Amino acid sequence: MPASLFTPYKLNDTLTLNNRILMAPLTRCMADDDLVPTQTMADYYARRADAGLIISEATIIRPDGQGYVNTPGLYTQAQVDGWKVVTKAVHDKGGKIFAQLWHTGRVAHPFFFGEGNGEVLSASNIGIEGTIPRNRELMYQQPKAATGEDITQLVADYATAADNALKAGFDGVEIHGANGYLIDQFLHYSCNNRTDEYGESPENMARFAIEVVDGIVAKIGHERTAIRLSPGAYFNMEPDSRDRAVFDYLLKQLESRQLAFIHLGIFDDAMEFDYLDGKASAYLRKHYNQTLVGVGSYTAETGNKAIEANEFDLLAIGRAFIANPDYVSKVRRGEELTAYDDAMLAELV
Ligand code: FNR
Ligand code: 8K6
Repeated sequence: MPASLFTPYKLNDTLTLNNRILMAPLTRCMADDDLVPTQTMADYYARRADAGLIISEATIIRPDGQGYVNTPGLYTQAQVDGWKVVTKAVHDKGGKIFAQLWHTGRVAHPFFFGEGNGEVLSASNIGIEGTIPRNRELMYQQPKAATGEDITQLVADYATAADNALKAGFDGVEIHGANGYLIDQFLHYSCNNRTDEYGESPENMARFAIEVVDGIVAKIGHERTAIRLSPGAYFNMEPDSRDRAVFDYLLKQLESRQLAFIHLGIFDDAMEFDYLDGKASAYLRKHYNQTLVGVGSYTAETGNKAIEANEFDLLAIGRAFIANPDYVSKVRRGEELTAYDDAMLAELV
């Protein structure tokens, strides 16, 4: 039994976690056609309530943020009511749950939100190649560069979604600033060629992320606000060595916000990035001195070692939690885990 993982962790004066294992956010594409969470989803999350903290699957803040089929939202009353069932089920079993707030930016597609109900927005009008997973016939579109007015509205909509999250009973929110989606699109040079106050320099490129953070903190408080970041570009995104300065600046700014935590966004933390001088988790640890969540192809054993070596404070587990609803109790008892397989994505077990 990896001891450190099972010690409680005080995030701040408002939140203490029973253990250091987080369920990573995992998109499952199982909300109903109004993007309302279902009872099946509530049961799925409740089965995992012994995680120190569950981060919900990415949840869109408004219709034009949708890039995949049947991903849940947090902008209608029905969606808030659906999430209430989920959060109550988790709380009834002694768990805690944050909502991950998502706008996919240039990865969105009007197929989901309807032509005429918005445009595909990004930092700049730079598209990505290819087609949407599970909807292979849909080519990604060239996005429109968000105007100043669009940005003001987006910041307001993130804050409203955070407010809705608390109304739905979530313990807090994790802003999805990672994995090549909207916020991340402002943070990397390969997709931000703006020449206004949101482009060209680290201060400007970090501005949108910081405005979203500050808007949410003003609504729900810093102790219930967290952010996920991918300083290393690896998904729907090209790396650029100049990105380093953007994250150096952003992390300094975030320290003064006293957030609940920063969560690395990556699939395999063994990946090394030239411009970060190595692993993304090591880069974050060096440039940010508050609570850090590590993730990315760790086992309980390797994650526990990393916590003991002070590489990060909390461990998020993704795929193994899909395969093992009872992940925490299995690890606690030293029982063998069921291996993850992509075929498991077809069903909420
Ligand atoms: C993910 N991941 C992910 N990340 C995120 O920030 N929001 C999301 O909604 C999702 N959705 C998602 C779905 C599926 C099916 C997978 C496999 C992954 C990434 C996830 O949170 C995590 O970072 C990775 O899975 C790496 O952790 P593991 O699986 O190696 O423990
Ligand atoms: C795999 C189908 C899941 C439905 C959409 C989920 C979208 C979230 C992204 C997770 C998909 C996993 C892809 C792994 C990319 C690894 C990059 C190194």
